[in-house]
Amino acid sequence: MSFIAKQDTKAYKFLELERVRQRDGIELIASENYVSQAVLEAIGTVFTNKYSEGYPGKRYYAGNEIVDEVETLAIERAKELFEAEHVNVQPLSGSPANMAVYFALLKPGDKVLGMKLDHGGHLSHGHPVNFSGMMFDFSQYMVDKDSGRVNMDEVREIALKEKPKMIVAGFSAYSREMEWQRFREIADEIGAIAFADIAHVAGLIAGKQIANPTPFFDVVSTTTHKTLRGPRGAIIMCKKEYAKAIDKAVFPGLQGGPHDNTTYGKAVAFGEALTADFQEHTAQVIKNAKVMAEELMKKEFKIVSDGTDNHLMVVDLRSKNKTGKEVTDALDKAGISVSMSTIPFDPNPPMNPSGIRLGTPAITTRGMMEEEMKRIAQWVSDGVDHSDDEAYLENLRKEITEFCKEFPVPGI
Ligand code: DSN
Repeated sequence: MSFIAKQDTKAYKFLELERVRQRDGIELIASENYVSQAVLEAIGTVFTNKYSEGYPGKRYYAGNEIVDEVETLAIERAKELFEAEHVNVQPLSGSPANMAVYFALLKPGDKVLGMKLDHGGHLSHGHPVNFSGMMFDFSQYMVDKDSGRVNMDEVREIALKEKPKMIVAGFSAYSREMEWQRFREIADEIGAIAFADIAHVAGLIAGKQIANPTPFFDVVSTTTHKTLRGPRGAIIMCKKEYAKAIDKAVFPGLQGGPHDNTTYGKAVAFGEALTADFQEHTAQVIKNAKVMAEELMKKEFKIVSDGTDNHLMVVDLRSKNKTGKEVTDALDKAGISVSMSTIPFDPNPPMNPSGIRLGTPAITTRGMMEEEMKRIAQWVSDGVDHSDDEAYLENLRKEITEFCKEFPVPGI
C-alpha cells in the first residue's frame, strides 16, 4: 500500500486504523469474513478500469475479450460449486440480486411468501420498508414459538391460502437447516416458483457441509462475501428456462456495467471454494459454532432453537436482563464485534432488540478451533455480565488483543 501511504496520508491513516481494528478484535458478525490474500489482490487489479455492459461474447464496448474469459471462468466455477444450470455473476450485492430475481419472474403486485424479518428473514424478503414489501404483495411465515424452527405446516397453510406466485426460502438470522425439499414440495403443490436465498450458508453448501437446494429450486441467489469468503457481491443461479429473464433483469434491467475486478475476485474465490481445504474449513466453521452455542448455553444464555446447525446463532439476552444494543456496544468496547438481532416474537423494537447474532466464519478463517471457542464464549459472557463496567471492558480488550496476535488475518 506504499502508493496510498505516499500520496494521501489522510486516507492511508484510515486504512491502517481499520487493519489494526480487524487484526486486534474478535469478529463474530455472522455475515463477515476475511478474504484470502489472493482474493484481496484480485479485487484491486486493473480489471477495475474496464466497462463491460453485456455478457461474454456480446458486449457494448470493445476490448472485452479477456473480461469475457474471466466472467466465463467465474460462471463455470460457480456452476460446478453449486451444480447450477445457469449462473449470472454480475449482481452487485444481495439486495440487488434479489431485486433482479423478483423483476425477472414477477410483476409488481404479485403475491410472494417469505420469512418474517424478526424471525430470521431478510429485509428483501418482503419487509414493508424495503422495495420488496413495497412492490410485491408479501405474506410472511414465522418460526414456531417453542422450537424456534420454521413451522413448515404453517408455511404450507399460508401457501395454500394465499397461492403466492413465488415462495422465498432463505434467511439472515436462522441457525437451523432449511427444509429445502419441503419448500419445493409446497411450491409444487400450488405451482409457485421456488426461490432460495442462500446468502448466509453458500460457503457451507459449497464446502459440502449442508444440503444444496440449487439442483431442484427454480432460482437461487447468494452474496459472495459471507461464508463463501469471496469479494463483496452476489450471483444468481437458475434453471435454464429462467436464464434469459434473469440475465435481462440484471442487465439492462437494473444494472449497467458489471464490476469486473469483483468478477475476477469471484472467480478466484470460487477456485478456493472448490478445494478440499475449503471443505475442511467449512466443517470447522460449523464445529466451532456448535461448541460456542453449547458453551453459551452452559452459561445460562438462551439460544433461539437451542443450538445451531450452521455458522450462526441468535442469542436471546432476556435471561440476562440485557438488550441487544447495550451488549453490542459493551462487547465492541472489549474488542468483540457482534450484531444486534431481533428474536422471534421480540417485544423490543428493532433498534434495541432482545438479541445478538454471533457467527464463527471469520474467527475460523483465522485458525481458531474448539478450544478458542470456549475462551471466546467466556469473554462474551463476561462482557455481558460487566456491560456497564468501562474499566473491566478495557482490560478485557487488552487480553483479547494479546490473544489475537496468535491468529493472523489474511492480508494483514
Ligand atoms: N447484512 C447481512 C447480514 O448481516 O446478514 C444481510 O444482508
